Amino acid sequence: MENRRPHMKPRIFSGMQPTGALHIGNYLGALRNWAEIQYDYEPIFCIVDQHAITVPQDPKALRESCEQVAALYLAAGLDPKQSAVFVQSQIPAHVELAWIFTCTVPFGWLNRMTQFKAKALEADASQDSVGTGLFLYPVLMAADILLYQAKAVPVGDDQSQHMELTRNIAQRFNKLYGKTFIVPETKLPTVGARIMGLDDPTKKMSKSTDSPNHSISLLDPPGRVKKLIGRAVTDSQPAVNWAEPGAGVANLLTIFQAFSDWTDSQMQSHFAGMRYGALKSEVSEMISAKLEPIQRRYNELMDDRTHLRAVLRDSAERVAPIAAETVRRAKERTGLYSA
Ligand code: AQP
Repeated sequence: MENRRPHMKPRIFSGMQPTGALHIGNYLGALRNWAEIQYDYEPIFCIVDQHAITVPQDPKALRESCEQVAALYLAAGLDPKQSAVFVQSQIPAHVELAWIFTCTVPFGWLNRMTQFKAKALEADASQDSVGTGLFLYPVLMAADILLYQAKAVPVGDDQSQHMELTRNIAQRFNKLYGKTFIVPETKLPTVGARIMGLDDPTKKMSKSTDSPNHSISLLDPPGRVKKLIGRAVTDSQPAVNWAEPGAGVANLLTIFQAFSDWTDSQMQSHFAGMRYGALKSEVSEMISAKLEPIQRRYNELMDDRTHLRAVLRDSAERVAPIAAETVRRAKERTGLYSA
Protein backbone atom coordinates (compact mmCIF):
# COMPACT_ATOMS: atom_id res chain seq x y z
CA MET A 1 0.00 0.00 0.00
CA GLU A 2 1.26 3.54 -0.83
CA ASN A 3 1.00 4.59 2.83
CA ARG A 4 3.59 2.04 4.00
CA ARG A 5 7.08 3.16 3.15
CA PRO A 6 9.23 1.07 5.52
CA HIS A 7 12.66 2.30 4.35
CA MET A 8 11.78 5.95 4.14
CA LYS A 9 11.75 8.71 6.73
CA PRO A 10 8.34 9.89 7.89
CA ARG A 11 6.85 12.65 5.78
CA ILE A 12 6.07 16.10 7.17
CA PHE A 13 4.05 18.87 5.58
CA SER A 14 3.51 22.50 6.50
CA GLY A 15 2.84 25.85 4.85
CA MET A 16 2.42 29.59 5.26
CA GLN A 17 0.25 32.15 3.57
CA PRO A 18 1.88 34.71 1.27
CA THR A 19 -0.12 37.46 2.92
CA GLY A 20 2.72 39.87 3.64
CA ALA A 21 6.18 39.79 5.14
CA LEU A 22 6.65 36.87 7.51
CA HIS A 23 7.16 37.95 11.11
CA ILE A 24 9.27 36.58 13.94
CA GLY A 25 6.21 34.63 15.19
CA ASN A 26 6.02 32.74 11.88
CA TYR A 27 9.77 32.11 12.15
CA LEU A 28 9.95 31.00 15.78
CA GLY A 29 6.65 29.10 15.71
CA ALA A 30 7.21 27.27 12.46
CA LEU A 31 9.93 28.13 9.93
CA ARG A 32 12.94 27.73 12.21
CA ASN A 33 11.60 24.40 13.41
CA TRP A 34 11.18 23.25 9.79
CA ALA A 35 14.81 24.04 9.00
CA GLU A 36 16.00 22.26 12.15
CA ILE A 37 14.11 19.01 11.59
CA GLN A 38 14.19 18.78 7.79
CA TYR A 39 16.93 16.11 7.64
CA ASP A 40 15.07 13.77 9.99
CA TYR A 41 12.03 13.62 7.72
CA GLU A 42 10.83 13.66 4.14
CA PRO A 43 9.78 17.34 4.21
CA ILE A 44 7.23 19.12 2.03
CA PHE A 45 6.77 22.88 2.53
CA CYS A 46 4.19 24.86 0.68
CA ILE A 47 3.32 28.53 0.12
CA VAL A 48 -0.44 28.47 0.42
CA ASP A 49 -1.67 31.12 -2.02
CA GLN A 50 -5.13 29.54 -2.28
CA HIS A 51 -5.54 30.19 1.44
CA ALA A 52 -4.39 33.78 0.91
CA ILE A 53 -7.27 34.52 -1.49
CA THR A 54 -9.83 33.72 1.22
CA VAL A 55 -9.52 37.48 1.84
CA PRO A 56 -9.10 40.05 -0.98
CA GLN A 57 -5.56 40.31 -2.41
CA ASP A 58 -3.87 42.48 -4.99
CA PRO A 59 -3.03 39.93 -7.78
CA LYS A 60 0.40 41.35 -8.63
CA ALA A 61 1.40 41.68 -4.99
CA LEU A 62 0.20 38.14 -4.25
CA ARG A 63 2.35 36.62 -7.00
CA GLU A 64 5.37 38.62 -5.82
CA SER A 65 4.68 37.61 -2.24
CA CYS A 66 4.78 33.91 -3.20
CA GLU A 67 8.37 34.33 -4.40
CA GLN A 68 9.29 36.46 -1.37
CA VAL A 69 8.02 33.77 0.98
CA ALA A 70 9.86 31.09 -1.03
CA ALA A 71 13.07 33.15 -0.69
CA LEU A 72 12.48 33.52 3.05
CA TYR A 73 11.95 29.77 3.43
CA LEU A 74 15.31 29.12 1.77
CA ALA A 75 17.05 32.03 3.53
CA ALA A 76 15.88 30.64 6.88
CA GLY A 77 17.62 27.36 6.12
CA LEU A 78 15.36 25.12 4.07
CA ASP A 79 17.59 23.11 1.79
CA PRO A 80 15.85 22.58 -1.56
CA LYS A 81 17.79 19.36 -2.12
CA GLN A 82 16.15 17.98 1.02
CA SER A 83 12.88 19.92 1.31
CA ALA A 84 10.29 20.36 -1.39
CA VAL A 85 9.34 24.07 -1.57
CA PHE A 86 6.49 24.97 -3.92
CA VAL A 87 3.34 27.07 -4.28
CA GLN A 88 -0.02 25.43 -3.55
CA SER A 89 -1.70 26.50 -6.80
CA GLN A 90 1.03 24.78 -8.82
CA ILE A 91 -0.68 21.50 -7.84
CA PRO A 92 -4.42 21.39 -8.63
CA ALA A 93 -4.88 18.25 -6.51
CA HIS A 94 -5.12 20.45 -3.38
CA VAL A 95 -8.49 21.88 -4.41
CA GLU A 96 -9.66 18.61 -5.92
CA LEU A 97 -9.25 16.82 -2.60
CA ALA A 98 -10.64 19.83 -0.72
CA TRP A 99 -13.92 19.49 -2.64
CA ILE A 100 -14.20 15.81 -1.76
CA PHE A 101 -13.66 16.73 1.92
CA THR A 102 -16.13 19.62 1.71
CA CYS A 103 -18.76 17.04 0.86
CA THR A 104 -17.91 14.85 3.88
CA VAL A 105 -17.37 17.49 6.59
CA PRO A 106 -20.39 18.46 8.69
CA PHE A 107 -21.20 22.19 8.64
CA GLY A 108 -21.15 22.28 12.46
CA TRP A 109 -17.47 21.26 12.58
CA LEU A 110 -16.48 24.33 10.57
CA ASN A 111 -18.88 26.57 12.44
CA ARG A 112 -16.93 25.87 15.63
CA MET A 113 -13.58 27.13 14.27
CA THR A 114 -12.56 30.12 16.37
CA GLN A 115 -10.14 31.53 13.77
CA PHE A 116 -12.99 31.88 11.25
CA LYS A 117 -15.09 33.72 13.79
CA ALA A 118 -12.27 36.12 14.64
CA LYS A 119 -11.31 36.76 11.00
CA ALA A 120 -14.90 37.10 9.81
CA LEU A 121 -15.49 39.65 12.52
CA GLU A 122 -12.40 41.59 11.43
CA ALA A 123 -13.41 41.45 7.76
CA ASP A 124 -16.97 42.71 8.12
CA ALA A 125 -19.36 42.53 11.02
CA SER A 126 -22.35 42.13 8.65
CA GLN A 127 -20.63 39.07 7.05
CA ASP A 128 -21.88 40.08 3.58
CA SER A 129 -18.33 40.61 2.38
CA VAL A 130 -16.89 37.53 4.10
CA GLY A 131 -16.01 34.99 1.39
CA THR A 132 -17.19 31.39 1.77
CA GLY A 133 -13.55 30.43 1.26
CA LEU A 134 -12.74 31.83 4.69
CA PHE A 135 -15.27 29.44 6.19
CA LEU A 136 -13.92 26.50 4.18
CA TYR A 137 -10.27 27.37 4.87
CA PRO A 138 -9.73 24.49 7.37
CA VAL A 139 -11.02 21.96 4.81
CA LEU A 140 -8.43 23.14 2.29
CA MET A 141 -5.80 22.98 5.03
CA ALA A 142 -6.81 19.37 5.77
CA ALA A 143 -6.53 18.57 2.05
CA ASP A 144 -3.04 20.16 1.89
CA ILE A 145 -1.80 17.89 4.66
CA LEU A 146 -3.67 14.66 3.91
CA LEU A 147 -2.84 14.89 0.19
CA TYR A 148 0.79 14.05 1.02
CA GLN A 149 -0.03 11.43 3.67
CA ALA A 150 2.03 13.49 6.14
CA LYS A 151 2.84 11.82 9.44
CA ALA A 152 3.41 15.09 11.29
CA VAL A 153 2.75 18.80 10.79
CA PRO A 154 5.15 21.33 12.37
CA VAL A 155 3.09 24.47 13.13
CA GLY A 156 2.62 27.13 15.80
CA ASP A 157 0.13 26.72 18.61
CA ASP A 158 -2.57 28.84 16.87
CA GLN A 159 -3.08 25.99 14.38
CA SER A 160 -3.94 23.38 17.04
CA GLN A 161 -7.71 23.61 16.46
CA HIS A 162 -7.30 23.32 12.66
CA MET A 163 -5.00 20.35 13.19
CA GLU A 164 -7.58 18.63 15.36
CA LEU A 165 -10.13 19.17 12.58
CA THR A 166 -7.68 17.72 10.04
CA ARG A 167 -7.35 14.62 12.17
CA ASN A 168 -11.14 14.36 12.49
CA ILE A 169 -11.58 14.71 8.72
CA ALA A 170 -9.04 11.94 8.07
CA GLN A 171 -10.73 9.66 10.62
CA ARG A 172 -14.20 10.39 9.26
CA PHE A 173 -13.16 9.69 5.66
CA ASN A 174 -11.37 6.49 6.69
CA LYS A 175 -14.48 5.34 8.56
CA LEU A 176 -16.86 6.15 5.70
CA TYR A 177 -14.77 4.85 2.80
CA GLY A 178 -12.05 2.61 4.27
CA LYS A 179 -8.54 3.51 5.39
CA THR A 180 -7.21 6.05 2.92
CA PHE A 181 -5.40 8.74 4.92
CA ILE A 182 -2.68 8.81 7.55
CA VAL A 183 -3.96 10.66 10.64
CA PRO A 184 -1.23 13.26 11.23
CA GLU A 185 0.25 14.51 14.51
CA THR A 186 0.82 18.15 15.42
CA LYS A 187 4.44 19.11 16.09
CA LEU A 188 4.86 22.27 18.20
CA PRO A 189 8.18 23.93 19.06
CA THR A 190 9.21 23.82 22.74
CA VAL A 191 9.75 27.60 22.98
CA GLY A 192 8.06 30.17 20.72
CA ALA A 193 4.91 28.22 19.80
CA ARG A 194 2.88 31.42 20.33
CA ILE A 195 4.59 34.80 20.02
CA MET A 196 2.29 37.62 21.06
CA GLY A 197 1.76 41.07 19.52
CA LEU A 198 4.24 43.69 20.77
CA ASP A 199 1.49 46.30 21.10
CA ASP A 200 -0.99 43.89 22.71
CA PRO A 201 0.51 40.81 24.36
CA THR A 202 -2.95 39.24 24.78
CA LYS A 203 -3.20 38.72 20.98
CA LYS A 204 -0.95 36.48 18.87
CA MET A 205 1.46 38.24 16.53
CA SER A 206 -0.18 38.21 13.12
CA LYS A 207 0.67 39.32 9.56
CA SER A 208 -2.71 40.82 8.91
CA THR A 209 -2.87 43.14 11.92
CA ASP A 210 -2.75 46.77 10.78
CA SER A 211 -1.19 48.37 13.87
CA PRO A 212 2.32 49.70 13.03
CA ASN A 213 3.85 48.59 16.36
CA HIS A 214 2.46 45.06 16.36
CA SER A 215 5.06 42.78 14.78
CA ILE A 216 8.67 42.50 13.65
CA SER A 217 9.14 41.37 10.07
CA LEU A 218 12.00 39.03 9.19
CA LEU A 219 13.17 41.81 6.86
CA ASP A 220 13.18 44.66 9.39
CA PRO A 221 16.57 46.43 9.71
CA PRO A 222 18.20 46.77 13.18
CA GLY A 223 17.01 50.37 13.62
CA ARG A 224 13.39 49.39 13.15
CA VAL A 225 13.73 46.32 15.41
CA LYS A 226 15.13 48.60 18.12
CA LYS A 227 12.27 51.05 17.70
CA LEU A 228 9.59 48.36 17.79
CA ILE A 229 11.03 46.57 20.82
CA GLY A 230 11.47 49.97 22.50
CA ARG A 231 7.74 50.58 22.05
CA ALA A 232 6.68 47.07 23.11
CA VAL A 233 4.09 47.05 25.88
CA THR A 234 5.48 46.09 29.30
CA ASP A 235 3.84 46.96 32.63
CA SER A 236 4.11 49.37 35.54
CA GLN A 237 6.96 47.48 37.28
CA PRO A 238 10.48 48.83 36.71
CA ALA A 239 12.33 45.54 36.30
CA VAL A 240 11.82 41.86 35.45
CA ASN A 241 9.83 40.11 38.16
CA TRP A 242 10.97 36.59 37.29
CA ALA A 243 8.31 34.80 39.36
CA GLU A 244 5.43 36.74 37.84
CA PRO A 245 6.36 38.70 34.72
CA GLY A 246 3.56 40.66 33.02
CA ALA A 247 2.36 39.34 29.64
CA GLY A 248 4.42 41.85 27.62
CA VAL A 249 7.63 41.11 29.51
CA ALA A 250 7.01 37.35 29.33
CA ASN A 251 6.66 37.73 25.55
CA LEU A 252 9.99 39.59 25.27
CA LEU A 253 11.69 36.90 27.36
CA THR A 254 10.18 34.16 25.18
CA ILE A 255 11.40 35.91 22.02
CA PHE A 256 14.91 36.18 23.48
CA GLN A 257 14.96 32.56 24.66
CA ALA A 258 13.64 31.21 21.36
CA PHE A 259 16.26 33.10 19.35
CA SER A 260 19.14 32.40 21.74
CA ASP A 261 18.33 28.79 22.70
CA TRP A 262 19.30 29.64 26.29
CA THR A 263 18.13 27.29 29.03
CA ASP A 264 15.57 28.38 31.65
CA SER A 265 18.26 28.73 34.30
CA GLN A 266 20.52 30.82 32.02
CA MET A 267 17.53 33.05 31.34
CA GLN A 268 16.68 33.43 35.02
CA SER A 269 20.18 34.22 36.22
CA HIS A 270 20.68 36.77 33.43
CA PHE A 271 17.32 38.53 33.35
CA ALA A 272 15.77 38.32 36.86
CA GLY A 273 15.62 41.86 38.23
CA MET A 274 16.92 43.48 35.00
CA ARG A 275 15.44 46.91 34.26
CA TYR A 276 13.14 47.06 31.24
CA GLY A 277 15.40 49.43 29.28
CA ALA A 278 18.30 46.96 29.46
CA LEU A 279 15.99 43.99 28.72
CA LYS A 280 14.70 45.71 25.59
CA SER A 281 18.12 46.52 24.24
CA GLU A 282 19.29 42.90 24.79
CA VAL A 283 16.18 41.55 23.07
CA SER A 284 16.49 43.84 20.05
CA GLU A 285 20.22 43.08 19.67
CA MET A 286 19.54 39.34 19.81
CA ILE A 287 16.77 39.58 17.19
CA SER A 288 18.85 41.66 14.77
CA ALA A 289 21.91 39.42 15.16
CA LYS A 290 19.79 36.38 14.21
CA LEU A 291 17.95 38.12 11.36
CA GLU A 292 21.06 39.54 9.70
CA PRO A 293 22.22 36.32 7.94
CA ILE A 294 18.63 35.52 6.90
CA GLN A 295 18.25 38.98 5.34
CA ARG A 296 21.58 38.71 3.53
CA ARG A 297 20.67 35.34 2.01
CA TYR A 298 17.15 36.57 1.20
CA ASN A 299 18.53 39.47 -0.87
CA GLU A 300 20.82 37.11 -2.81
CA LEU A 301 17.93 34.75 -3.53
CA MET A 302 15.62 37.56 -4.66
CA ASP A 303 18.34 38.72 -7.07
CA ASP A 304 18.32 35.34 -8.79
CA ARG A 305 14.70 34.70 -9.71
CA THR A 306 15.65 32.07 -12.28
CA HIS A 307 17.06 29.90 -9.52
CA LEU A 308 14.11 30.60 -7.19
CA ARG A 309 11.55 29.71 -9.85
CA ALA A 310 13.48 26.54 -10.73
CA VAL A 311 13.33 25.45 -7.07
CA LEU A 312 9.54 25.97 -7.02
CA ARG A 313 9.05 24.15 -10.34
CA ASP A 314 11.34 21.21 -9.49
CA SER A 315 9.76 20.77 -6.07
CA ALA A 316 6.25 20.82 -7.51
CA GLU A 317 7.26 18.20 -10.08
CA ARG A 318 8.78 16.07 -7.31
CA VAL A 319 5.68 16.00 -5.10
CA ALA A 320 2.93 16.06 -7.76
CA PRO A 321 2.92 12.24 -8.17
CA ILE A 322 2.27 11.79 -4.39
CA ALA A 323 -0.68 14.18 -4.62
CA ALA A 324 -2.02 12.54 -7.80
CA GLU A 325 -1.93 9.09 -6.21
CA THR A 326 -3.86 10.27 -3.15
CA VAL A 327 -6.52 11.96 -5.28
CA ARG A 328 -6.79 8.85 -7.45
CA ARG A 329 -7.49 6.75 -4.36
CA ALA A 330 -9.93 9.26 -2.87
CA LYS A 331 -11.83 9.38 -6.16
CA GLU A 332 -11.90 5.61 -6.39
CA ARG A 333 -13.17 5.30 -2.78
CA THR A 334 -15.92 7.90 -3.25
CA GLY A 335 -17.04 6.58 -6.64
CA LEU A 336 -15.98 9.59 -8.71
CA TYR A 337 -15.61 8.73 -12.36
CA SER A 338 -12.31 8.39 -14.18
CA ALA A 339 -11.96 6.55 -17.49
N1 AQP B 1 2.31 34.54 16.66
C1 AQP B 1 2.73 33.35 16.28
N2 AQP B 1 3.55 32.62 17.09
C2 AQP B 1 4.00 31.41 16.72
N3 AQP B 1 3.68 30.84 15.52
C3 AQP B 1 2.89 31.53 14.67
N4 AQP B 1 2.41 31.27 13.44
C4 AQP B 1 1.64 32.31 13.02
N5 AQP B 1 1.61 33.26 13.96
C5 AQP B 1 2.38 32.81 15.01
C6 AQP B 1 2.69 30.05 12.69
O1 AQP B 1 3.20 30.44 11.42
C7 AQP B 1 2.74 29.52 10.44
C8 AQP B 1 2.18 30.26 9.26
O2 AQP B 1 0.91 30.73 9.47
P1 AQP B 1 0.02 31.26 8.24
O3 AQP B 1 0.79 32.06 7.30
O4 AQP B 1 -0.75 30.14 7.66
O5 AQP B 1 -1.02 32.18 8.87
P2 AQP B 1 -1.43 32.42 10.30
O6 AQP B 1 -1.25 31.30 11.22
O7 AQP B 1 -2.82 32.92 10.23
O8 AQP B 1 -0.35 33.52 10.61
P3 AQP B 1 -0.52 35.03 10.64
O9 AQP B 1 0.84 35.59 10.72
O10 AQP B 1 -1.47 35.38 11.70
O11 AQP B 1 -1.10 35.38 9.21
P4 AQP B 1 -2.45 36.05 8.80
O12 AQP B 1 -2.49 37.33 9.57
O13 AQP B 1 -2.27 36.24 7.33
O14 AQP B 1 -3.55 35.12 9.14
C9 AQP B 1 1.78 28.56 11.13
O15 AQP B 1 2.49 27.36 11.43
C10 AQP B 1 1.42 29.28 12.40
O16 AQP B 1 1.11 28.39 13.44
